[in-house]
Amino acid sequence: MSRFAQIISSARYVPEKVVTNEDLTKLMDTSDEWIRSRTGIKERHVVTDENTSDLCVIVAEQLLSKSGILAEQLDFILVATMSPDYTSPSVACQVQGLIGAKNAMAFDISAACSGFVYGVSIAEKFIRTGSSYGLVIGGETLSKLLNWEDRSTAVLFGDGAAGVLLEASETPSIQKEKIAADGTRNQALTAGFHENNSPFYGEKSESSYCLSMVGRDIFDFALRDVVANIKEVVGDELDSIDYFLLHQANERIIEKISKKLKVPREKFLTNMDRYGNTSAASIPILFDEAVETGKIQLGSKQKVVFTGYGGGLTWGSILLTL
Ligand code: B82
Repeated sequence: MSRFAQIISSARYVPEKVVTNEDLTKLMDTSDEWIRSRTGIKERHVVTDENTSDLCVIVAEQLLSKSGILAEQLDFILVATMSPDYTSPSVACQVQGLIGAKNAMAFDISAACSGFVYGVSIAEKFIRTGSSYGLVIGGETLSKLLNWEDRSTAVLFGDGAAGVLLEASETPSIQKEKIAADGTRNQALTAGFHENNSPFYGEKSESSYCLSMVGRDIFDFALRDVVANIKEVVGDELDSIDYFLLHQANERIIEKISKKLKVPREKFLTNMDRYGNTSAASIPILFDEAVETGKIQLGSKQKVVFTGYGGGLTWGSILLTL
């Protein structure tokens, strides 16, 4: 029997509290006009009493109930996150325990905003080598990693989680993929530095716990390396793709990538206006909304591309026939 990974359900969950750009003007010197014109963001969801694992458990339970698969049938749970509750246990193990997926291996993927794409790629290999069912969830509470006094970064991010349930199928769904990293540029986007407070440790580091980014550098990275990556994966098939689902970092990135690829802007789905940048959760939130509105239909043979890019630096694209 051939074993190809097929997405059979999708789900999302964002915390209830909505923080508008106007709300942020009460915390820092910024304006709705400034944020909107540079980023396309109008509002984002922010946790008040939940952690990343809480969001991911809700997504996992929805994935199971929508697909009719039992928790015990899962062979793996992968959570892509850069804002886990703990360094250990992983969010994936917390989810595994709380939903009762006693037969599933579980681990987190640390690939920043590319984490969901890395996760789907890894899941495909597990399914090819014998797994029958697994979850790939992107979940973040980036609000805990932000410097709320830094108006250049605090306005950009939001909290949320979403994911997919994959099953082994006879028909190939993933047509092509190329996942990449360049660790020489690891300082371009950093978050969550862990200080060493051991009595034996002398030198204190300059690195910060809060998220920091060199905007211009990563913007150029998105326009150069990410465009080349999409071209490599999609090749001559650019015109036959129904939808491109790119990581939702900034409206201008999407516009420029669409121009560079000469693909109509309407083929690039966006929702950063309502969620901000939710890092590893951004692609699956976008995917689940498109499934809910009927734009994307599972099992329809539509062609979609997932493209992640973020800290690491990491990036990658997957071309799927749904
Ligand atoms: S920015 O540097 O301030 N800028 C581009 C010159 C304004 C349009 C900026 C802003 Br504001 C928000 C996001 C980015 C950006 O380039 N983001 C990313 C690029 C690559 C990988 C990940 C990200 C990300 O933000 O997640 C730039």
